[in-house]
This record gives sequence, structure tokens and C-alpha cells, in this order.
Amino acid sequence: MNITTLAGGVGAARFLEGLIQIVPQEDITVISNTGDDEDFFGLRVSPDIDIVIYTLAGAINTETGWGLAGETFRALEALGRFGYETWFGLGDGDLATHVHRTNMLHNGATLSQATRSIVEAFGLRLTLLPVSDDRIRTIVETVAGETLAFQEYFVKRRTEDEVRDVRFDGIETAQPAPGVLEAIANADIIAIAPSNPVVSIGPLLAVTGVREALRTTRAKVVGVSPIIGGKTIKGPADRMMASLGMTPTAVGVAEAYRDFLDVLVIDEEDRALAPAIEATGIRPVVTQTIMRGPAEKRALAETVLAAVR
Ligand code: FO1
Repeated sequence: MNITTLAGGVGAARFLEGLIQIVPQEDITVISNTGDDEDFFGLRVSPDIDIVIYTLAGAINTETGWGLAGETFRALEALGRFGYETWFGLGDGDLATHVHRTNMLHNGATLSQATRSIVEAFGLRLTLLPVSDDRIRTIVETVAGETLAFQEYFVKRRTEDEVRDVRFDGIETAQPAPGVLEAIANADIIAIAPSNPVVSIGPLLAVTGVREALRTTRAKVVGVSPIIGGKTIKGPADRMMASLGMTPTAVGVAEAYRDFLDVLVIDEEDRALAPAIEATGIRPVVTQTIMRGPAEKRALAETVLAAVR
């Protein structure tokens, strides 16, 4: 059974931790957001790709949900001496990943090839595809009229700015990476991870052909709402959806995916929203979606697969 997951960062990684407990990694393809990617000190950093790899390899810093466990930050401190900005927490071990990725890109490899190399080096056997090998940059326009690169908005400014608009620079010409459309067309099940619908899943859906592939695939498409009781566990999805005129609830998630989603898994807390989701033409499945430990991650993955089997 082939399962393709559309993924952002932390929420997706936690969902995938459950999935790999019940499905062989060889049967899983993850299509990853690259709109968060940024260059620091000339190095290409791909946070959502790395968060998924580090998490599934058991190497993640579980307190933050990003970066490597037991990191030191000596190189970053030393870079600060030269006047570089150091607000983006790149640890010493993490830097090696970015050096390797950037080196491969400089030598003519694609982001897909560099990603495969990192996946293998961390001992994983699933297929992890960046949604595109072409550069896509998520840009946030604030109500105050500023234009911020995603990491500036997310990390430097701690998501404090009110968002007026979000755009994906490069999206008009970005082509799906090799294997992306095939992984959607040939999957038995497609799972949309509990990630931010605007800035994590949004860039994936905006790449030429991806949304159409989701609409026409023979696979069942099941999503997990990242919004519980009108709030996100982590990140600004609720506030962002509200300021962009979307309904900041599981119903808003259903509306955002209504043209391709068959089932939306929502939390017990949102049971009362089930009829409104049903009204969008999507079947709601109510379960416990907060993933604290390995058993809860596994249970959520089991519910997601059972919902469309
Ligand atoms: N998130 C933070 O909130 N602060 C950081 O300093 C930070 C550093 C960082 C370094 C490498 C990496 O792969 C991710 C990092 N993140 C950091 C997470 C990242 O900004 C976001 O979680 C994703 O872009 C959103 O999915």
C-alpha cells in the first residue's frame, strides 16, 4: 500500500512518527514544503525537510521540535563576531546538514538529490521529495505594510505581525520535483498532515499541477485538522487564517481543501463542527488528535488510515 503525505514541519513530523510505526517506510512518500527555505551565511536551509528527517531519525531536539538534540551553537556565536545576524538558531551539527546540501547544490545536484542524500545519511528508507526543485519563497505582507521573508516573520519577529497577505515568490515558474505528481497519482492513500493550510500546505497546492493531481487521483485523500478548538498547538495558523478571511476552525480547513479532500479528521473537542464539515461535502471523523506520546501518534495514524480504507 502506497501512502503519500503532504507535509509541513513539526505537526507533519509528529504525524509521520505515528505512520512509520504501522506502515513500512518503503511504502511512504512525503512531499515537503520548501517555501520556508532560506539562505543564511550562503547556506541553504530547508527547515521542513530537515524537521521531518531529524524527527523520524530520532535525532530531533524534542523540546523545540526543530534542530538536533544536544546541539551546541559555537559556530553561530563565532559568526556573530563578524557582525552576522544570529537570530536563526543554527546549531553546529545542523550546520553540517546545510553545508552538505549547499555543496551538492553548488556541484549541480537538485534539491531532490541533496534531500535523498540527507535522508539516506540519517538511515531513513522513506521517499522524501521537496515539492519542487525550483526556488519557492513564502513572503508575508503585514498590515503595517512590511514585506517579510517567512523566517523573518516566523523566527525574528515571532509571528507577532498581523498578516495582510501571503504570497509564494517563484510559484509561477516552479515545476513539481520529479516523482511528485506520480506519488499523488499512484498512491492508495493521500494524507494531508496537520500542518498550516496557508504557509505549509499552501505552497504545495500552488505548484503547477499539484492541486489538479489531488483532484483527479484515484487515491482517497484524508486530512488532519491542525486547528483544534479554534487554536493551533504550535505556530500562527489560527491567527493567519483569520486575518486572511478564512474561518479559523476545522471548518475553515475543510473549506480550504474541499475540492480534493474526502475525509477530514478532527479533534474530539470539535465534535460539534462535524455537521458543518459534512455540509462542505467532506466526511468528518472525530478522534483524539493531540499527539503527546508514541501511542497517541500511532493511534492517530491508525484512525487516519482506517478512515479511508
Ligand atoms: N524556529 C524558531 O522558532 N527559532 C529558531 O531559531 C529556529 C531555527 C531553526 C534552524 C533550523 C531549522 O531547520 C529550523 C529552525 N526553526 C527555528 C524552525 C523553523 O523556523 C520553522 O519551524 C519552520 O520553518 C516552520 O515549519
